[in-house]
Amino acid sequence: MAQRILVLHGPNLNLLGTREPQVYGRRTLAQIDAGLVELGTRLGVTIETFHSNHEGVLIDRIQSARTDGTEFVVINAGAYTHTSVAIRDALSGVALPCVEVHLSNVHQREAFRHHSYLSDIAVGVICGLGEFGYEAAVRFAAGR
Ligand code: CA2
Repeated sequence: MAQRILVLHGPNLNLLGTREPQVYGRRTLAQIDAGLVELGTRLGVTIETFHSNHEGVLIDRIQSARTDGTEFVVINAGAYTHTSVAIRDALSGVALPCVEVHLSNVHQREAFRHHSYLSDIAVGVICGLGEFGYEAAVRFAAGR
């Protein structure tokens, strides 16, 4: 079982609950994070959440995960999903299992959202299930 799970949120996800509720839901990132930490307590695992709007900061956090006891990464890299070879390389570099999560169904949206630099190095990909996608990923990681 993964005992320590890192949940990473990429750019603009701090706007959750403030705009575009029809696409991304009504809950704020703080509310989602609090729910995940509570879920972790119920499952007996430690959940750490981390958000940044900055690619390099996300990469630094991923690199730290190699030595800080993290056993599994859940990542919604936001728009960096579709652009960032660097985040892909960081995840490959730390060699931790990860699940890629998207709130929206990226395949129902613009063509530029259909490609992900992360999907083929992830254990699995969840999209279109709203915030439940994070819960599903955490439950998967905790049981793995
Ligand atoms: O569906 C997802 O979770 C995305 O990762 C969200 C990213 C988008 O670039 C990806 O293609 C799919 C965008 C996050 C922006 O979040 C906002 C939340 C509220 C209001 C405005 C933006």
